[in-house]
Amino acid sequence: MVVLSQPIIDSLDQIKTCKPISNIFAEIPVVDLSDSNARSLIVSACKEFGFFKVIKYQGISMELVNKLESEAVNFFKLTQQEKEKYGPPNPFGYGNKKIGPNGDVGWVEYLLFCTNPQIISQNSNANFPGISENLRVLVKEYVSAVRNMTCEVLEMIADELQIWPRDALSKLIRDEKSDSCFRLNHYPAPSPAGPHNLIGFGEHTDPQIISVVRSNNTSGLQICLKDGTTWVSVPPDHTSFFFNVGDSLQVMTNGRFKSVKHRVMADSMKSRVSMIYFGGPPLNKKITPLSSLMEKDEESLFKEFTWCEYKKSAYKTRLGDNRLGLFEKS
Ligand code: GA4
Repeated sequence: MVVLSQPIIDSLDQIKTCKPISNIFAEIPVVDLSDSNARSLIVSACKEFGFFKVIKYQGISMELVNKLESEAVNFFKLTQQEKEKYGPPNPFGYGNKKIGPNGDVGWVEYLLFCTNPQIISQNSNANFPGISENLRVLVKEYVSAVRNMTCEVLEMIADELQIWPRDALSKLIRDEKSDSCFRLNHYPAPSPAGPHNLIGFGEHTDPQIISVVRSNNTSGLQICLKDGTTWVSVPPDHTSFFFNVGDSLQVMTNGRFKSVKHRVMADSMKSRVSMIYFGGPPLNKKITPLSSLMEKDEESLFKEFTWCEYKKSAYKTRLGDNRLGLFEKS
């Protein structure tokens, strides 16, 4: 497997460091979707951690994953000047160190893609004019395969929680207007003489319904447990897919599931390359608890909002802010 070794990001100003942690997430819930207990495993993992790992998934070929990873590596190997042609991100495009519009930084460079053709047509960066056709095609193919897996998982969640109809969640990301996105991240290996324990991507929860992370065999991903203070590091597994519950699914399950706080540390001997699919609903979709899930007299814990309103509000926040807090009923 090709990995990058040269740090491309030069300036270290402002990038925070963080004490290394020794806790390995040994109890990580591991799910084989074809097992009979998969549904209940997924639901308990979403309640306890907002996080689980899917193994042995047959619907996404490792050949496709590897091809996409090596195209991503090829892109990140381009000169800084070449890469800057695809930035700055608004929010789609190439970004280097800067994350979001409000001053967050990390030891990371990335490509953020929109997966909605309608939005792409209104946002010139989202289309990446001039980018390698190979990369464009592979992203499309991968996104379609990972979306199928995500829909399968969302339908298993619906079955287990007795949500009706069973596509109440999956149809939101299947919708042609689904506001989903896709991210390729590169965390270069910091130079041995330079600072250690750099934060690649600071702690945050994902605003969408659910996200799916796949990375090369380099560590770095950490999640925060329910107590809100204990961080554990997730052992890398390049053949598996890591699912994160997002804020929208927390709301749609009226708090039964919790969105998982996570971050990425970049300080390892190897560079880390990850690909993340963020499954989001259409912009006009009201994000409210699913009625079939609510007990008699149960009230929503959240004020009503649309995905568009939540996204707008999210882009006014810093990465580590409690975005959902703004919509909690007091
Ligand atoms: C976190 C999840 C996704 O990576 C992302 C991020 C987005 C961005 O990088 O543009 C945000 C961040 C993410 C949440 C708060 C805002 C928006 C950066 C930021 C500071 C693409 C997303 O949808 O929300």
